This record gives sequence, C-alpha cells and structure tokens, in this order.
Amino acid sequence: MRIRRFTAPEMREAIRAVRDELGPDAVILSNRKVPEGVEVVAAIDYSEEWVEDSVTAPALPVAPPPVEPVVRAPEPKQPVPSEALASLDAFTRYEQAAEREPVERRRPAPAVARTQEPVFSTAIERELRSLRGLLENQVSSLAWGDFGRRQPVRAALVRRLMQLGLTRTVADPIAANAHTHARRDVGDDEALWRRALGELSRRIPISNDDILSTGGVVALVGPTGVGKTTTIAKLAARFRISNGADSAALLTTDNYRVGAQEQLRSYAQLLGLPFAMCNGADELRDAVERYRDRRLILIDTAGMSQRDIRLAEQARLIEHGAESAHRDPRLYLVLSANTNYPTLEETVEAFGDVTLDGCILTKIDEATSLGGALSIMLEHALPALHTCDGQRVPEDLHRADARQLVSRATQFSR
Ligand SMILES: Nc1nc2c(ncn2[C@@H]2O[C@H](COP(=O)(O)OP(=O)(O)OP(=O)(O)O)[C@@H](O)[C@H]2O)c(=O)[nH]1
Ligand SMILES: [Mg+2]
Repeated sequence: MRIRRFTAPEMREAIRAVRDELGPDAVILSNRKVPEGVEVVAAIDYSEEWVEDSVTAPALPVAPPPVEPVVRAPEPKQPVPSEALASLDAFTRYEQAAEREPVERRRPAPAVARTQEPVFSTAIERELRSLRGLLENQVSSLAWGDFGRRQPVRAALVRRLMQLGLTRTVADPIAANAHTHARRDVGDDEALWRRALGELSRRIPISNDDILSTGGVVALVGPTGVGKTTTIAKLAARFRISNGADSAALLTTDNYRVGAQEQLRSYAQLLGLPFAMCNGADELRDAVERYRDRRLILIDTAGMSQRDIRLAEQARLIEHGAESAHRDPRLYLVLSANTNYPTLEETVEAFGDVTLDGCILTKIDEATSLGGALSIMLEHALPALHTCDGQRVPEDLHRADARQLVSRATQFSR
C-alpha cells in the first residue's frame, strides 16, 4: 500500500492531485483543514479488510495486506468524505455536487473530519501497539536468553519461582538474594531452591494485628463473592466463643441486595449478636456509637466488581462514618486466592487512596496456584491477617503464616 499526503488551497484541487498522482483507484483516508487550505491523505493498493482486521484483531497481519482496492460509494446526501474510507469515485461525485453548492457548505464539516481520523489513527495505533509488543517480547526474550547464558543457576531459580505463579518482579530479587548468599550451595539445586523458598517466606508480609484478641472496628471490603460475609461470620463466631454474646456487633453497608443483608442477619441471630444495616456514613456513625461498649464491631460491605467505583466508595464511607464516631476503623481487603494475578492487581488498584490495613486470603482450598496472591501481597506490601480454606464457620479460618503459605504454594506447583 502506498500512502501519500496532498495539500492544496481547495478540496477540488487536492482531489485532482490525488487522481493525477495515484490514479482513479486511490482511496481517501482522511482530510483536514490546514493553513495552506486542505490536506488529504490518500492511498493506493488499499484493502479495507486490512484496516477492519487491524481494528478488530490486535495481532499484526502476517502477510502483507491484499492489494485489491476498495471502492465505496458514499451515502446519499452525506457530505464527503462521510466515512473513514471514501473512494476517489465518491470524491468525483462530491466534486460535481460541490459545484452546485455554496463554498461554505462544500467544506467538510469538522465533525466529519473528526469521525474520520480516529478510525484510521486507531488502526495505525493498534498496529504500532502490536509492533511495540512484538518488539518488547523479542527484546525481553533476548535479554532473558542473555541472562540465562550469563547466570544459568540464577535464571533457573527465577524460572522455578515463576512456575509457582510469582511475577518476575517478585521472583527476580528473591533469586538474586538466594543466589548471592548461597555460594556453597552451587551445584546443589535443591539446597538453592530451599534457600529461595526461605527467602520468599521471609518476604511475605504478615499482619501483626490480632483482631480476635484486640477487637476494634474492623471492615472487610472486596469484590463480589470473595467470602467477606462468610469470613465475618467466622471471625464473629470465634470472638463470641472466647468473649461472650456482649462482646461483638455486626454491621453491614450492603444495602444493594436484600439477600446479602439476610445472610449476615442470620449469622447474627445464630450467634446472638446485634445486627444493624447502615445506609450511609451517618447511620454507620450512629451504629458505631450505639455499640461502642462492644469490643469488636465487624462491618460487612457489598461486593462489587473491581471496576465499580462504589467498591472504594464504601471503604471511604466506613472511614468517614467510624472516624466521626471517634473510632479508627481497620480495613481489610478480602482476596480470593483462586483469582488470577491481573484481576487481583486491578482490585488493589481500585482502592487507590484508601488505606488498607492488610488482606485476608480466602478460598485457598479452591486455588490452583498461590503465586498471584503472594505476588500482590509482596508488590503492594499488603500484609495478610488470616487465610481461609473452606466454607465451614468458624473452623476454616486461620492466622496467616508465611511458611505455610509457601508450603501450600509449592504443593500446588507439583
Ligand atoms: N471453598 C471456599 N468457599 C468459600 C470460602 N469463603 C467463602 N466461601 C464461599 O464463597 C461463597 C461466597 O461467599 P460470601 O461470604 O457470600 O462472599 P461475599 O464476598 O460476602 O459475597 P458478596 O456479598 O456477594 O460480595 C459462599 O458460597 C461461601 O460459602 C473459602 O475459604 N473456601
Ligand atoms: Mg456478602
């Protein structure tokens, strides 16, 4: 495909130049006003399929685009060029129509020009993006190959850590550290591997908070279905068993689904604990004040997609409500271990400026890898408070333990 840019004082002259230069099969890709008049970008040997492919599929076309030119008739009465890809034929008709119209109306409306350019530029942008991806892949595999040649033992360690599902960002420094401190293990791959796992376990952040002995105002936040309500029930049951029925209260800000409130209300009834539904920060403040004599106030929240801004809004509402009752709430993000790394990453990002005190890792029993969750905790310095490995209330709740997490992670990868 040949692409040429033409500038002329008037559209008609620009079109003529396109036809003289590229012939009648040329297609106009875009046009716009410039200080010199109009600028037209035209192409020959152009295939619409190529652009459509590149708009829908990010992958680079393997073969060069087909040379079949595309001729598209314009919509009747539509100012030309009215579509992203107008044929020169169309322009000829436009030219004839234009001669019957006042000069002002002949100029392509800016809105039309705006609708044209993005389609073309989107196609080009996608092409550039995929080229960049390809290049980055090449460069990184070259770099990886080089790394593997220069430091084969360390590279093997990185690869093995990544097989646990850990990201390269997390695996690299662990391998580097294990490698430098393990000169005497060289030649003994298993000793080196144990050293790397020890290093991983030392790095996993674990929360010092112990809400089951200290109590306080504690909220669980997180996407839908990760186990917030079940974990609240587990925590409440444990606390109730150790401290009695007057020790805790259950609140929820989940006013979106009746079923969700009923779930927590049933747990509260079973445990003989008070329950309150809080609509907004003021009601939350009132409830926190009402139950100020309870050592533990657990707050459940509505699960939302990590892309829903209300997810983080609820966390802010709790901060605001509890603080206005002069209590300092602790917010724990509930993460399901069976969620993949990009989704976990998106979830943590969704909380942006909200201060998270740590996380609770649920559904370890259903996970096929712990690497994604461990990477998130390490990359975001998000300490784990508890882990959950089943639906039973309250049995399947445990204090987070770095060595157990590592041991579990390696079991999955076998
Ligand atoms: N296997 C397993 N299932 C769990 C675990 N924790 C919770 N569940 C189950 O996951 C499902 C969803 O749990 P919920 O506690 O309702 O999750 P939630 O985060 O409150 O959900 P929403 O309120 O809809 O956002 C239920 O069937 C729970 O029994 C766990 O650790 N392991
Ligand atoms: Mg719930």
